[in-house]
Amino acid sequence: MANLLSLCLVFLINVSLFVSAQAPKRRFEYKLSFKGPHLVQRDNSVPFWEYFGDALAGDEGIRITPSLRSKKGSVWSKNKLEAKGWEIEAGIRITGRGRVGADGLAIWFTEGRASQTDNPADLVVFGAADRWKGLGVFLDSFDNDGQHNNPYIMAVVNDGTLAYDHQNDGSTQHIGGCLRDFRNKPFPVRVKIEYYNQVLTVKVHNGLTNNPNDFEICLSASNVVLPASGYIGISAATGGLADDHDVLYLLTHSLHDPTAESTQVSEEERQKFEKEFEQYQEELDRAKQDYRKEHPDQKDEYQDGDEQWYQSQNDKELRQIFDGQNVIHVILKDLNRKLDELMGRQEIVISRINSLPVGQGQPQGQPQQLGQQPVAGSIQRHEVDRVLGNQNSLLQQLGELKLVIGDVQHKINTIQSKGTGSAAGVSDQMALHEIKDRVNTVGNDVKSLLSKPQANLQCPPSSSESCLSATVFFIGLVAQFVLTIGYFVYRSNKEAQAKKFY
Ligand SMILES: [Ca+2]
Ligand SMILES: [Ca+2]
Repeated sequence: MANLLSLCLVFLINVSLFVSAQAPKRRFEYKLSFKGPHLVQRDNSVPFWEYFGDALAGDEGIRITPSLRSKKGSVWSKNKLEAKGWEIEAGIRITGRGRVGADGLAIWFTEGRASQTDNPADLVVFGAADRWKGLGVFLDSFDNDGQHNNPYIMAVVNDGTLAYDHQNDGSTQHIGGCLRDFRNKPFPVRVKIEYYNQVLTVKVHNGLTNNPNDFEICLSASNVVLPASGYIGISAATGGLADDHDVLYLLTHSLHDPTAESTQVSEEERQKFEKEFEQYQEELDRAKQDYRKEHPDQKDEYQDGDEQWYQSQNDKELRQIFDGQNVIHVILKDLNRKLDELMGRQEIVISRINSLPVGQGQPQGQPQQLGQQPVAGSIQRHEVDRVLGNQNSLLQQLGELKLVIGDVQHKINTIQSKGTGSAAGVSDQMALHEIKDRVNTVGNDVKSLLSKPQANLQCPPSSSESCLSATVFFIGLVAQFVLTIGYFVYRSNKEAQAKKFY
């Protein structure tokens, strides 16, 4: 029984060790990775990467070579990968019109790397230098040795002494490989190279689906010794035939033993990484600011920070929904503000209506018109009093005139009755009749004026000129009567003198 228990215990311990060995801790190495879109910066550089030869970085990926004859290009990390275990995954698209393409593409983990001073004639291994120190994984498109075994994927380890046998497709030099058609696939072909505990495994995704888990093992080799640190590179070359060799992304993880204490990041390392990250962030911000200055018309697209640079389609849709909601929110706020204004105005109008005198009760429909009327077009009390005073004084003057005219008429009648019995001249009598008629006419006019006081009331207070002309008329009339009386006094004196003569 005790033996059985100890056996189970040993089995469990072994299982746990096995599981832990199969699941190393992965840490993403952002300085050894790139991924589109928005891959390039304003100066066409790719952060932490450098490209050479005919390679060109685009927004979605890096074209290592175009589909033109005899082209060579490569892209290399600026930093070294320093880890005992690592995993590199590359998304690759190799496309060409022909049934057969060339030459091929290589993924590198090597001590050295390309430089701008390289002689293109020396870059004989898929666009990279021969006699490398480290690992090369080749996607060999062209069947140089005529064995009908291409396209082929294989791994070649080199300690710097081996010259690649290009004519025989390295058939005796590789540590493993698989026949795979990686050209002209609907989705990117993915190659995953894992190196852990000196075991090298290459897995390939055939690019027929977009499922990221459809990897198949291409090769696996143990006891593989690689440099402790190395640059990561991808190179490609074309020959008489040519393919486009594109790399859409390259993601690097360092792999660490989960049970080892050394994987615990020390405080010093943590500070170092944080400092590096801050520097990178500052560099990125500076580059973005420069980009905005140079492209002010695209300001809106990039002003919301890093998310805009790496957002997925879902993020874009969510962002659009969010922006739409923001617009609706702003419109609602504006409407609310206008409603408040209207409410305020209504309250002011109501308070003005309430402050009006009680005697001027108006219908609610026309509060503003009635409220403004006494100010604008009303007749004040003192103006009415002045008009009435003018009319009274006019009536008084007319009464006095009537008395004067009556007196004059009486005197004329007296003179006339005296004159009929005497020997007055015919011409004098005719003149007297004429004066009598005129006086009667004037008397009738005055009577008619007095008998129609409403006509005077209609005279507007502002038209003072017409009222003044009537006054002038009356003054003239008085003057005429004074002259007439003077004339009659003169006539009577003359008659008295004539009677003395007779
Ligand atoms: Ca070949
Ligand atoms: Ca071959």
